[in-house]
Amino acid sequence: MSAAVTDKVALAGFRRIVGPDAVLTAPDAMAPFLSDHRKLYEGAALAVLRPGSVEEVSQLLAFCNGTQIGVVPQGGNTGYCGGATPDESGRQVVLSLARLARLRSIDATNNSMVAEAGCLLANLQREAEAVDRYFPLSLGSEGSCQIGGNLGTNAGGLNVVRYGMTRDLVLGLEVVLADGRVLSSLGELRKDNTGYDLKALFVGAEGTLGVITAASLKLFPRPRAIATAFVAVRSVAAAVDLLNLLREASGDRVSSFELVPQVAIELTTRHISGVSQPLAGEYPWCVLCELTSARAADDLDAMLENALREAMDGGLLDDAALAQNERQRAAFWRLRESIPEAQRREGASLKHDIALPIGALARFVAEASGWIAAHLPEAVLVAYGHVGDGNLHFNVNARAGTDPLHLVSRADEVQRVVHDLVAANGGSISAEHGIGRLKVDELARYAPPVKLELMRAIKRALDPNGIMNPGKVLHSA
Ligand code: FAD
Ligand code: 2HG
Ligand code: ZN
Repeated sequence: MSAAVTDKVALAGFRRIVGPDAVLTAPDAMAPFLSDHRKLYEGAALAVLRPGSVEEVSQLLAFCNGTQIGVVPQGGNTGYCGGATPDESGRQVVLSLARLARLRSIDATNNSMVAEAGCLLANLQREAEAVDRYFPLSLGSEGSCQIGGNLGTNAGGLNVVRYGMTRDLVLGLEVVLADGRVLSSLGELRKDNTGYDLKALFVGAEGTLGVITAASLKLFPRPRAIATAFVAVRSVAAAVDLLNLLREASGDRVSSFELVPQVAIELTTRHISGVSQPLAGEYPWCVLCELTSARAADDLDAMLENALREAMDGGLLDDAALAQNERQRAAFWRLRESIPEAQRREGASLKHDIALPIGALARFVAEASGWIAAHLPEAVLVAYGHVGDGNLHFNVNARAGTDPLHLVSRADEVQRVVHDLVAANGGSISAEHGIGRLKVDELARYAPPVKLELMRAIKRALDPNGIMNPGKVLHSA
């Protein structure tokens, strides 16, 4: 039985559970929690709740479930699709996981750690290093995103080609369900075939099925040899061929393979201090690639150099610079990781986070960029990203001197063309950033009807009152 209550009763209930200091209601205190990183959405909330334990999360959800108050889980608030922002009604609460930030255990022998949802990703990378292990999840936002948000979005990032997405790094989860029950399956087992894989449901659910409070995560041997190159490839098709050549020549040691177009080099060198041209000439497409090995004795520089020479002889590339030292390696990465910020400083942009079967990438880029050149003279295509995973950030910026509002006014039309081409080529309209609020209609349009029916059935089963992040991923019932 559930019943709506007045705001006053709700706030008194929250204060009883977490104490008055952990219930933010002052506009200034709530403001940072009420809009998303890209400033696409500005919401309102009854309160921002900052529980300090799993028990408090459980009691809060039980209370919200009983009183029909929508709950919006929030981690580092770096998400790209507005998933962590409440709606405009002022009747939802933001549930910040920031205070659940304890590393519960780390086990170098088992190559695993158990971390609470609010742990910053960069801190977990450091904790792994401290026991001589490696946690491979790596994103440009790692200094501010939280592992709970990474799990909520099933984040990808820079090392997916070797280690997989966040889901692939999970051994177990602790989740508070909508009614307050705690699903505790923090096992650190590599093998466990005891029924349905429930944890897989919560990873990538963007807070619509429950609140992840902790996860047990895989660790790996630390990379001890590393080689990095910035390579001018002849074309997108050549980049794909180069990836396969490198994988073979290196015994599958490719850990990053990122596409960087000339326009991104131009934007980052202009907007971001300390970024410089990595190659002497200018080429339409470059790749930042990295080989890593846990064997310190592996001569990866020689391996990479030989493979690149072979690729050059085969006509795949025009030029390449191998990082000669840590400073140069960091400079290559700074360029790559600054692209989103440089794009932001340049002005309005339309973003499409898409994935394609890797063999279809070149055809897609030719078709989609051809359409943009023909129909959007005021736009500059900035297509970059995790090409090794078939994932491109197929973004479009307003050209200098043009009216950015005009480009923005055509966002829906451009999105339709890009997503239709993605679908026609067997791709996905969200590779790594999720659906959030931004792509709810797009998911409804492109997902197979049976998939949507099953998703709704799962949502009803786990959250019958529809309190978990209402209106995200799926339309509210
Ligand atoms: P939030 O933004 O707070 O939340 C994201 C979603 O997860 C929301 O729906 C929220 O409700 C839900 N959520 C949060 N915590 C929980 C929880 N404990 N339980 C259940 N649900 C929860 N993303 C990539 O995938 N790859 C990249 O390479 C990448 N690079 C980025 C670079 C920059 C500069 C920036 C700003 C962002 C980048 N992102 C990238 C996007 C973003 O950082 C990721 O989506 C990240 O995983 C979000 O984590 P967060 O803690 O900020 O989550
Ligand atoms: C990246 O890979 C992020 O840098 C951001 O996923 C992508 O801003 C973007 O479009
Ligand atoms: Zn990305």
